[in-house]
This record gives sequence, C-alpha cells and structure tokens, in this order.
Amino acid sequence: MISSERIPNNVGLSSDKRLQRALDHWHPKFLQWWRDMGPQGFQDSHQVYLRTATSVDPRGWAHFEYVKLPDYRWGIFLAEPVADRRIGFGQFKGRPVWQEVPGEFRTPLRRLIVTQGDTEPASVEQQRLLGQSCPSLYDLRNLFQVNVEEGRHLWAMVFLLHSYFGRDGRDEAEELLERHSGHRDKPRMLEAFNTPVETWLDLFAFTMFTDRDGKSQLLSLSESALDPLSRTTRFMLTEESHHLFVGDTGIGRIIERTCQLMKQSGFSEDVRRLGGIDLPMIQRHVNFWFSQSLDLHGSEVSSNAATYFTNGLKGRAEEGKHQDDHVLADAVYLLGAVDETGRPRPREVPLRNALNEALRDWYEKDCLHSVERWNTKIASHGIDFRIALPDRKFHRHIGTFAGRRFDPSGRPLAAEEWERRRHEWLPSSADTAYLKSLQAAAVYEPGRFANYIAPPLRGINQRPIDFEYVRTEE
Ligand code: BYC
Ligand code: FE
Ligand code: FE
Repeated sequence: MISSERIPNNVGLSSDKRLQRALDHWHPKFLQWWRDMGPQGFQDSHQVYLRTATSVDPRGWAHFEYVKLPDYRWGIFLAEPVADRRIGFGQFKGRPVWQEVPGEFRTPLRRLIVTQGDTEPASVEQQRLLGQSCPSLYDLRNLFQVNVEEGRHLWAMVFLLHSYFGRDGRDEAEELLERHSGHRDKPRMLEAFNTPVETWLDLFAFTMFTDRDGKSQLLSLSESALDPLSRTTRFMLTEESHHLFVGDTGIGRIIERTCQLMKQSGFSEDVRRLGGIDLPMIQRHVNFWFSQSLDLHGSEVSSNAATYFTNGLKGRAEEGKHQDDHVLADAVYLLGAVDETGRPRPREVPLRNALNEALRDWYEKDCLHSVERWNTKIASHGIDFRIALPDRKFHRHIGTFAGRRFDPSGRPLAAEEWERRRHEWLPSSADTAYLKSLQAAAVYEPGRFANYIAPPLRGINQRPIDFEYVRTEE
C-alpha cells in the first residue's frame, strides 16, 4: 500500500483512499518505466546528491541527500492556495475559481493536462543515454536532478488525472507510460519530444529552449480557473528554474571555454584543433532547438487557444501584468504573416485567436536575456561574434510557416538554396559525430571537467565544485 512516507505530499494522500488505490496501481508501472526508460547505467549502482521536495515551503524543498535513482521520493505538491482566488480572465472573469472540473470543460482540460504530462517522461526518455558521456560529476548530477524532477512533473499531471477525471483519467495516466519518445507506433504527442538528445550541447540547448517552453506553458496553465491545475503548475515552476539554469549556464560554460581556447590559439577560429566547440556550431544548435521550441507553442491562429482563453482554462503568461480587460472580446493582434513569395504581409486577427503567437512573443523575450548574457561574455574576451536567435519563420513545422523555407534572417529561399545551405544553419550528422567524439570519454573524476566546457562558478547547495556529486554504491 502506498504511503505518505514513500510519497511526500501536501494533498492529504494518507486519508484519500481513492487516490491511494489509483496510485497503488500506477506506482509500480511508473517505477518499471523509470528503470526501462530512465537514465541508463546509473540505476542501482550509483548514489546521487539530489534535492528532494519534502514540502512546499522553501526549507522543505531544499532538502539534499544522496539517493539511488529508483529510491528517489517522487512527491505530489500543490502551491499553497490563494485565499478567495478568482478567475482572472475570459468570460467567467471575477467568479470564484473551480475546485472541481466543470462537465462542459472536461475534455479540453483533460487534453491540456495530458499534453503537458506527455512531455515530462518524454524528456527523460530523450536524455537517457547522456550519463554515459558526461563532462563532469557536477553535470551528471544536474542531468539526474532534471530527470527526477521531470518524473515528478509527470506525477503532478497524473495526480490531476487520478483525482479529477475518474476512469478516463486513470486510462490516460497509463498511456502516459506507454507512449515513448521516437516510438514508431506510439510516439510522444509533440514533435520536439520525439527527437533524441544525444550530445551534451543538445542537452544544454534543450534545457535552455525546450524547458523554457515548459516555463511559458506552465505560467499560462498556472492562471487556470481550475485551481488544482493552477496550484500544481505553480509549484512545478519553482523546479523549472533549475532546468533553465542548467541550459543557460551549460551553454554559457561551453562558450566560456571556447573563448579561452580561441585566445590560446591566437584568436584562430579553428578551436577544433584544440578539442573545443566552435561558436558557429553552438549557433546551429541554438537555431535548431529554438525553432523546435517555437513550434511547441502551436499555430499562430488557433481556435483551440481562443476557446481555452475564453473559458478560463489557460491564460496568458503573467496574465496580471497585462494592462487590458483580460476578456479580449474585441482586441486585435498584428500577426507577422507573409505572402506567397515570402514578403511580409502583416495582418490583423482577433487577439483571442492569436494567443499562441502572443505567448511566443513572451517566450522569445525570455530567451533573449540569456543570449545577451552569452554575447556579453564573448565580447569580454575581445571576440567578434554574436549568438543570435533565428527569425521566427526559420525551420518551422507548425503554423503558417510550416513547410516553407527561410534563412535565419527570415529571407525566403528557393528549395535548391535551402538544401544546399541548410547545414550552415542546422546541425549536420558530421556536427553530431564531432560532438560525440568529444564526449566519448566520460569524466567521472570529482572536480575534473571535459576540455570543451568551463567549470561552473560554484557548486550545488554550497558544496565545492570538486564535491563527489555522484558516487558508486559501496
Ligand atoms: N507537435 O491550434 P493548434 C514542457 C497540434 S514543454 C505536434 O495550433 P493548440 C517540458 C495540436 O495538438 C510544455 N502537434 O494548437 C519541456 C492540434 O491538434 P488537433 C508542454 C502539434 O492546441 C522540456 C493541431 O496541431 N505543455 O513542459 O492551440 C522538458 C492544431 O493545433 C504541435 C504544453 O504544451 C506540435 N508542436 O496549441 C519537459 C501545454 N502543436 O487538435 C517538459 C499544453 C500543435 O488538431 N498544451 N499541434 O488534433 C497546449 O497548450 C496546446 O496543446 C499547445 C498547442 C500549445 C501544445
Ligand atoms: Fe517539467
Ligand atoms: Fe523542465
């Protein structure tokens, strides 16, 4: 029988027989999934210095200890309730939030929760081989911290499905463990989650850009009129900031090392001779993961998005900061569309229908903060190179630009030029092979870092950088 000790929680699990029964059934399947599809080669053999959430107050979720991965205590936490919380947007604005799922919104809410839930285990699957090629114990530990927390994010969505969606919810929870990233017959729901993450540069770009879509989507869902959804996503956001930190500083540390190597070689561009990762290679990975993550925001014009907003299911990121009526019955949005030849033809659409694009605006701005920090670093080394986010139209598979061809500056291209030049802009198999050659020998010695990445500024939880963040089980 599942216990509150095994599953730290603040949802009254010990007195909720229905939830206990559902989890009794699901928990063993989750653990089997974790063993089969989670980090390969580090299950029972290693102890990892991990943070476990044991309560929602700041003291409770900064609890660090060595644990074996399958013994991690995945918990269920909702952010503290907000007294007299009211619906903040849409046609029900001002009414009390919902503690139960209204019958008429059951299907769309279930769909939003399942879509969110599907991404969490997908990312663990995508990253499962990376431990075997880590650049340091510090990075290995961060990878596993992200993985266990994505596992917990799955728990968060499964808690909602089990508690509020009855039989259908239980079926959906099972299916979340049955679809797999990149699987031929049962793939994950969204495109970016079916691409394997095979190199550490890809991992850092993924946590920088794709986890940041997690941030924009979770912010939007945390505005939801369905209060348990709002509270659970609010707590997930506190964990999300570490994932973004891993991505932002991971790319930053590779850039730092590349700049050092460039200086060593007399400002030669050819840092590969010194075993480094050249800046254009980093740019190509930025191009790839940024464009993939733009796709995750859905079509520019979406009646789904309008329905979600109108009914209070999913708001805008930081809804309270918008200086408008939060109902948006007549508001318009100027969409950056193009004509058949690829020339800009902005057109007005109802804002409610353009909320995916509006969230993309928020997302792009959030990405830019990190990009600016990287560029400041490059400039501080006296190197004349800037990382840039590609134009929104570049390399898109969802929405009005899908299947059309643009270069990273947004210039339309003929098919022939795109084919000829795409590997100037996107990682090629040769790029991946080079990165794999760099990471072929994993670094497991405390305090040592692979040659292509600089050490971090400080360790985790005030431990030194050469702390043994992952150790073999004795
Ligand atoms: N791939 O009106 P449209 C995270 C489908 S990441 C494949 O444009 P809508 C994390 C769409 O389902 C955050 N299919 O889209 C990060 C629809 O299908 P139907 C995850 C796609 O519904 C890293 C059709 O195309 N959370 O947490 O407005 C590590 C037309 O749809 C895609 C969420 O996504 C795609 N990229 O918006 C770990 C939040 N995009 O209805 C975790 C929940 C669209 O025609 N999801 N389609 O069959 C949503 O809010 C919305 O479903 C979306 C799409 C924003 C994803
Ligand atoms: Fe997550
Ligand atoms: Fe995440």
